[in-house]
Order: sequence, then C-alpha cells, then structure tokens
Amino acid sequence: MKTVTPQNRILDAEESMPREEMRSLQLSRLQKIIDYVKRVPYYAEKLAGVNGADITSLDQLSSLPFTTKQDLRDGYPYGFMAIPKDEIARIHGSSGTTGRLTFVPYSHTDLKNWTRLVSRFLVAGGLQPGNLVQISFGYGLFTGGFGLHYGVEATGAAVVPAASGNTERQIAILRDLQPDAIVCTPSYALTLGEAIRASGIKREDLNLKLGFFGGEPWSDEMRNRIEDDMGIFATDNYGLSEVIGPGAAGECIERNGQHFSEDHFLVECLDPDTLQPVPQGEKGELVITTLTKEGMPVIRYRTRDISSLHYEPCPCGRTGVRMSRVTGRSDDMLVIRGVNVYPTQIEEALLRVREAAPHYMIDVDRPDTLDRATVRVEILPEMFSASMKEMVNLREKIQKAINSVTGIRMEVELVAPQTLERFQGKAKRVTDRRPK
Ligand code: DLL
Repeated sequence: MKTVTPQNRILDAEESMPREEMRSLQLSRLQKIIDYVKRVPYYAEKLAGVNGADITSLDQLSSLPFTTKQDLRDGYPYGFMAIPKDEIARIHGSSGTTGRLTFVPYSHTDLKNWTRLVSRFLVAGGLQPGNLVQISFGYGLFTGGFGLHYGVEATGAAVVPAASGNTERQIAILRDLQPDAIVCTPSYALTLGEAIRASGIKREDLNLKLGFFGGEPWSDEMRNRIEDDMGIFATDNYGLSEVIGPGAAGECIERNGQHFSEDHFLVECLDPDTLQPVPQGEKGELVITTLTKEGMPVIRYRTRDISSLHYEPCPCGRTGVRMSRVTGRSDDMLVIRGVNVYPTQIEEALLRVREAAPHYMIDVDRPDTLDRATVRVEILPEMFSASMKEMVNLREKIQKAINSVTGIRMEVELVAPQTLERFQGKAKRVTDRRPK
C-alpha cells in the first residue's frame, strides 16, 4: 500500500505574495516593531538612538542587536514582556531541555495569528476540513499541544486531544476512532509505529493518511520508516516557543523545505562564529526577528538551530523562503575527537541498516586522553535469536554506517529489543560524561 500524496492548497494570499511585495511588507513591519520593542528595557537600551523610521532597507537588519536565550533568562520571568499583565491572553514556556525555563506571554492578537500560522502548515501538508486529528503532543507549557489544537480546529478539522503518553491508549484511539491524521514528535511517531506493529494491528486497520511531525530534528530516512509503519504522508513543521511555537515554518506537499511565514518572521542564516550571513543555501544558525508579536517580540533571536535557507520558487506556488531540515542545535552538537557530530547523523546511519532498530543512546566519555563515543543500539526482535556470528556482523555493519555518515569510528553495543528508553515528547539521547 503506497501512501497517497495530498492535493496542494494554499490558505493565505501572503503565502504566495511576490517577493518584492513581501519585502516591502516586512520592511514596514520591521519599522513598527523597532519602535514597539522599546517598551522592553533590554531593547530600549540596545536600540537607544535607533528609530523605526531610520530603517529604510531590510539590509539594515544586520546592524540591529541580537537576543540570546541567556538574555531571555536574565529577564526571567517577565523582563521581555511588552504588554501590561492584564493584556496577557496566555503564557507558555520553553521546554527547558538546555537550562532554565523561559516564559512566553501571548496577547489575544498573538494567539489569533499563531492559530492561523499553524493552520497554514496543516493545510499545506494536506489537512482537509472534516478530517479528524489525534494530537499526541503534551498539553501544557509546551507549545505543541495547544498550538496544534487551535490550528487544527481553525482549518475545519476536528481534534482528539489525546495528549502525550500512554501508548496503549493512543493505539486504542487510532484503532477505534479512526482519525485521519496524527500529530506528535517524530520520535514518538516511531515509537507508536513500532507499538502498533507489536500489537498485531495492521496499518490497513487504521484510517491514518497524514502525519504532522515537529518539535525535534529528524531525517528523511526516519520519515520513510514512519510513513511505512503507519501508511501515511508525513510532513515536518518547525517553530520555537521564544518566537511563537509551532507554525514558524512548515512543509508543503512538495516536501522540499519548510516555508517560513515571512509576513510574521524575518529569518537570517548566519555563521554561528562570525555572525555574518552564510552564502544562500549553505548551513548556518537561524536567527529570527518577530514582525507582529505583541506579548514578547524578539529582535534577531539566536535560535541555535542549524539549517539552510532556499529562495528558489517552489512548485506549490508559495513564495516564502524555505528552511532545510534542522540538522541539530548548535548546542546539541558533539565534538568527538575534534569532529562535529549531531545525534541525527547516528539516526541516519542506523536507518540505513535494516536489522537495527532506530532506537539508540550515545554515551561519550574520555577514559584517558581520547574521546570515546559508544552508541547503544537496539536490535530488532527478529534478530534476537541470531547467531553470535550474525551479531558480530551486524555490529560491524552499524559501525561502518556510522563511520560513513560521521567520518569517525564509534563503539557499538547491541542491546535487546525494547530495553532503551522510549520518548513521549522530545527525545534525549546523549550522555556526555567528559570532564568539562
Ligand atoms: O518545540 C515548538 C514546536 C512544537 C514545533 C511542536 C513544532 C511542533 P520549543 O519547545 O521551544 O518549541 O523547542 C524549540 O525545538 O529551537 C528546535 O531546536 C527544535 N525543533 C522544533 N521543531 C523542529 C523541527 C517547540 N521540525 C526547539 N525540526 C527548536 C528540528 C525542531 N528541530
């Protein structure tokens, strides 16, 4: 059974605006936001002497100050809020996997815009009015659950707010309510796919056609595996709490990059060391300026996400710049014996080896003077009874695959099926025990 490619539909005129028109819209919004953000003491100080009217070209963006996660932390809890407390409509928080939580206040207008932005990528990925969508993201401070919830409803589709966790119940919902689409992190989609197979349910017993996955890096190999397991057409969507949550960018059915909603965000791709723009199409750190946010606008927010930007026209008709898959966060990047390695590269390697499950953990230590990276990999249940020789061959095969993707040799340890942790939200796969 092949997954069916949905039809191309575009929700808003802004999505296919001629680029020149979009740039002039961005410029006028940038001018306004520059004056607006001065309500925040950090920006009042950093932008002293700069007025919106002084910005006459988008090229002047490069002269504006950056905002980092640390700046937001220094302003904890309300330091970056630009509206009075009684105008807050909701507060979310960043997942805080890399440190302390950051709170993000939204105005009523922000919530309205956010909902629309989420609807855009859902429609772009094939969602139709009348569809039923199972949302298996956490509902809470994390922006995934609520963000997708309102976005789905606004498209005319219906929601089953399954929330994250309880895989058995998730499968019962999939089987009994027959939703058309599922929303979760890609790592949870993999876990679900595996649990569905183990429960004896066939993908033909389900009605799933679409999957909307985001919140963490994943690869095309992983997409193939998930689509195969669930019989769906899967798209990627990107965002971060500090700028809005899901909905900053999302794939259309062409799946050749995620279209940024440029009427709401100005995106740059910079060399993380020199902070200068990288040539078009090359990898760098995404830096985002919010153009319409009221609750917590940010200027040149350093996302730490490594991606590339592509401006060539997309056959779908959308004109927004497209970002490539995020390879990883610059702060997730491991430097092992001087070589840069992202956890997603290990995943990519494992997905090339048929007998290995894409469930893994990476342990890094430095027993003497050299870094040592060990990848623990689950074997598939059908390999469990394999001979010692087959196991040794498998280990070597995995080692080779990792070597060809990362360029370095890592230790590989095979572990029994179902013994590594499964993630219900974002996966966390690295333990680094090297002395700092
Ligand atoms: O993860 C927002 C979100 C929720 C996006 C659900 C999509 C779907 P945070 O918890 O603040 O917000 O984490 C943001 O997650 O800087 C990236 O490192 C990573 N991330 C989000 N989406 C993707 C993606 C939400 N599609 C951080 N691919 C970001 C790769 C992603 N990484």
